[in-house]
Amino acid sequence: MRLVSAYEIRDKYLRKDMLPTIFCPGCGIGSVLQYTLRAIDELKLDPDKIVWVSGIGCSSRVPGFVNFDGLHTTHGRALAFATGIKLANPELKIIAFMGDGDAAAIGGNHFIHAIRRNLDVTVILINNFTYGMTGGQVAPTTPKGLRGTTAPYGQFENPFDIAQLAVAAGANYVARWTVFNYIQGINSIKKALQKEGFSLVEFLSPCPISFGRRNRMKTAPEIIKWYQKITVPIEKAKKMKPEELEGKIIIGEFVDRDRPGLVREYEEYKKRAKKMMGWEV
Ligand SMILES: Cc1ncc(C[n+]2csc(CCOP(=O)(O)OP(=O)(O)O)c2C)c(N)n1
Ligand code: SF4
Repeated sequence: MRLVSAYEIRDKYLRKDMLPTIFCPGCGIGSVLQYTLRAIDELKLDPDKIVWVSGIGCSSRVPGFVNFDGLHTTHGRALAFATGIKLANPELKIIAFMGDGDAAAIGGNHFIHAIRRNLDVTVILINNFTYGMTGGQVAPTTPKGLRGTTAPYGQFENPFDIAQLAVAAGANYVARWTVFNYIQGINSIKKALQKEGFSLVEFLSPCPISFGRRNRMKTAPEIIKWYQKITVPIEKAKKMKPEELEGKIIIGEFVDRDRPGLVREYEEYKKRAKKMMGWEV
């Protein structure tokens, strides 16, 4: 297969009038955006049948840069808007581009309930362990001991493991990679985009500006080295003891299953209701 260049991806899918992006040097969001566009391109999906939805944050700026229909909504509410779009027009494929704060803090309730309902949506989640846009407050994902503007002496609370949260809440597909696992990342996005129900691909993504600088990792390469220390591939993790996994982040594919999605369940429900009411024609 011919390798499509980054320039071709840019020219085909980005809104030139919106460039350059707002992303700082070394930020991982642009890479994840490229992986998502590559996945769409390789699957030959029709851009007119895809809607990008987001809340607020650096990651949430993404729908504004792509030449697709989209909604840039309020902080934490991307999945509430996604629910409305999908139920109004089930033919559309929904991509929600979210930050870890957007999904797991202010939007945490929407996140777990969209998963519980198995809303038909693909969430691409940028986990940079911080609130990037507002300058580096701690998020529910900030690892214990690391610093943010709201934890100058180090975070003392336990972080959420977003991928495991999604597995427990019932998602059909969940994978987590670092932004440097680009082949695995693109393959996971391709799988996620073809899934009925809720799919999540989480990326550990460098934010050198709001997160790295406060944690002695001023550049993306320093953050990569840290990722190499803290991540463990899932197959290796299965052979490790819980105490060996303390403070580590597992990467890989966590679940791949085919429970019926919300749209299918809702259609069945409407049929049942009509039959019970004697409205069947
Ligand atoms: C209701 C509401 N509360 C707070 C904010 C301020 N705010 C904007 S972005 C943001 C956090 C963004 O963090 P995250 O979702 O992790 O995205 P990132 O910027 O790191 O990509 C906050 C708290 C807001 N815009 N709206
Ligand atoms: S503040 Fe962080 S997350 Fe936001 S654009 Fe800059 S590097 Fe990226």
